[in-house]
Amino acid sequence: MLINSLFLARNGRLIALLWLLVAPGLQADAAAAGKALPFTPDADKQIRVMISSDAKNEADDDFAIAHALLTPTFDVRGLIAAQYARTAPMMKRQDEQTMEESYQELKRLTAVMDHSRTPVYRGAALNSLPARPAAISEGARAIVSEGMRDDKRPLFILVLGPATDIAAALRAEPEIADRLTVIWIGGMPYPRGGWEYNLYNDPHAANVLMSSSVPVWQVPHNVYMSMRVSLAELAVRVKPQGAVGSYLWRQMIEFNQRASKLIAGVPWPKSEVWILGDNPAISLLLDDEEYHYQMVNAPHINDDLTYGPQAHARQIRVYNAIDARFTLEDFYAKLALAFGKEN
Ligand SMILES: [Ca+2]
Repeated sequence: MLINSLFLARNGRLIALLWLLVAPGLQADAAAAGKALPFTPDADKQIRVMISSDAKNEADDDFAIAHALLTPTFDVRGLIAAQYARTAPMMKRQDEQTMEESYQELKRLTAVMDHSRTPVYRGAALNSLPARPAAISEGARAIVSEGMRDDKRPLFILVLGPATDIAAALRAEPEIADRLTVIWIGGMPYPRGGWEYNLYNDPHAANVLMSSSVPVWQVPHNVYMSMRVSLAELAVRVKPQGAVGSYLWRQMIEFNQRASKLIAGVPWPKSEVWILGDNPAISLLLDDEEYHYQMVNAPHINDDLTYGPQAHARQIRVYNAIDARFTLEDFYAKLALAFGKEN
């Protein structure tokens, strides 16, 4: 993989293309386009990752996806565009085809990162499970297919939005529950629960996830809200880092300005503060922070989105803190090493 990265760095796209043609079995290199990082993780420590993202709901998902694509320990097997149909009206975006918006954003981001080889799949357009398992979205099908594929490297599904597509995949092929782990950014703190953005977009899917036997690492609202950044910080650490840094910055600023105008009179977004709440899904796979979670009984999601007891509940891992410094600095460093002018 290091050799592959060196080819990319020294000889450009023609050699990279030849390399992909002559070594198809090795093209799962997780190193992103851009300059190679000055270290190579042990091959035995590599893990498989798929990311389900409501990429165009706000402006934070792109930062987490870029972080994943820049992380050499990951082999990112696919990105899945998720819907955010229930929350779109809150942003005065009633007519938006939300899954399609997420899909187009994922395509734009992978193109900007010169990472078009990473497959992007369409998830379900709405937050309802299909009546027939065969009718699941191509994103859910991709999860099933990756889950059932023989590969000794562990598989993690990072759910950065609603649980719509992972739920459909678990329903369609329950066997995958023993073959992967789900990291879900969503839900309110325990024990009470309550209204939370990602949960609200598909409570039924969250119940399918919680009532399955799949291992879940949940990063609830009180934890992901600690991923606070200021616009000034992003201007210094992200914006100068080549076309990728510039793109991440621009889409954040544009969304921040648009949202502030659209929903005037509400204290969100804050004037110059944002939350990169999806990035913990990446950093927890580099260090799972063993003192920052508890095992709790998987809840039943009530109609008002509070947590209730579930018969025969298995336990899930619920985080109570995240190391924001480590998460953000790892992202900034990788971005600068890959795309910065001075490294
Ligand atoms: Ca998200």
